[in-house]
Amino acid sequence: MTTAPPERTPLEGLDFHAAHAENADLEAVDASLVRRRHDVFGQVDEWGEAVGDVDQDLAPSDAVQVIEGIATVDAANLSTAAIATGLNTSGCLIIRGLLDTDTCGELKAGIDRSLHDRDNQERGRWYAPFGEDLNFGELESERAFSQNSGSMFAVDSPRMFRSMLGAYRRCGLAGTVERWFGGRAAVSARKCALWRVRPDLPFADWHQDGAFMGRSIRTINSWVALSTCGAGTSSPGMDLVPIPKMDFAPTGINGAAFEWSVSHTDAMEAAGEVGIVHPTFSPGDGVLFTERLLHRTATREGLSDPRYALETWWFPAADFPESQIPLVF
Ligand SMILES: O=C(O)CCC(=O)C(=O)O
Ligand SMILES: [Fe+2]
Repeated sequence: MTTAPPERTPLEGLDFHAAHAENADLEAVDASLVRRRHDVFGQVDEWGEAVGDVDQDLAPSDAVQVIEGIATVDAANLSTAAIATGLNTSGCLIIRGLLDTDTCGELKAGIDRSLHDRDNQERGRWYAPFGEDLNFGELESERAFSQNSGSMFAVDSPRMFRSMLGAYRRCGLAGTVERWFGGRAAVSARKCALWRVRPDLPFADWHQDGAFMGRSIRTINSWVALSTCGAGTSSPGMDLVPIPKMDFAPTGINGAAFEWSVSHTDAMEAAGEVGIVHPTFSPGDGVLFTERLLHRTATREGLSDPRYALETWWFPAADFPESQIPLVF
């Protein structure tokens, strides 16, 4: 007599599918996994208690040091206490060496392949627009905006999305973020981006991502450079205003380019004596920040190399702003 296999919960099914995608390395499995990460979000009735971020309770981490004006930690010492210390000191935390050189090389080549297939409309595992049948109106207009600013939705490349989440799991970032939230994480389809910023991009405005995602949200962004960039290099990095728990700066006025962006005058005013920081990033260095950090792509004249990076906005699954289009980690 045979017994039926035990039924899996939607989450167990997802984890099984994710492990299978890793082993099978098949186009169809990658594509269906992206969709499943979204569908499963809606199938779970109860994500558990939405516990608060743990930052209030944590003792400062000695491993975090202020280096060149900004809280910094080595990847080996990344912890929830380090995140709390970084956010309370600089409104962000620079992590040196989060991804290793081989992983950065693979992800960088994956971005080239994904953008190539997107630009040539060659559909497959590297380019398959997410949710075309789901009527996410906002994704359509944002796709065009992303293309102009040198990026692409990570969910539009099933193969890259798998590589990227796999890299975050292996380096320990995903586990630390889930401990920080106190539960399972989900990421946003609208706010996971593969970046290849042109060196001659003329201009990018200051912004706080909460200005368009929502101001009362619990989130953390992991931005990871995959190529050398920033101050003293030939490639655009990220400029940051390293102020803890900053208020929202005025948007859409004093020469700001968009209704959600902040003018340079207002950014300098917000930075005050602390000043704007222009970090230099090596491949694999990252920065963690929240919806309140004021930042911009560091464009300037005379740069000659494109800059590769990953941007990923994480949320507690128990407390996900649905407008951001969830995918379970
Ligand atoms: O990569 C960039 O230049 C911009 C990224 C950004 O704005 C973000 O990660 O929130
Ligand atoms: Fe941003």
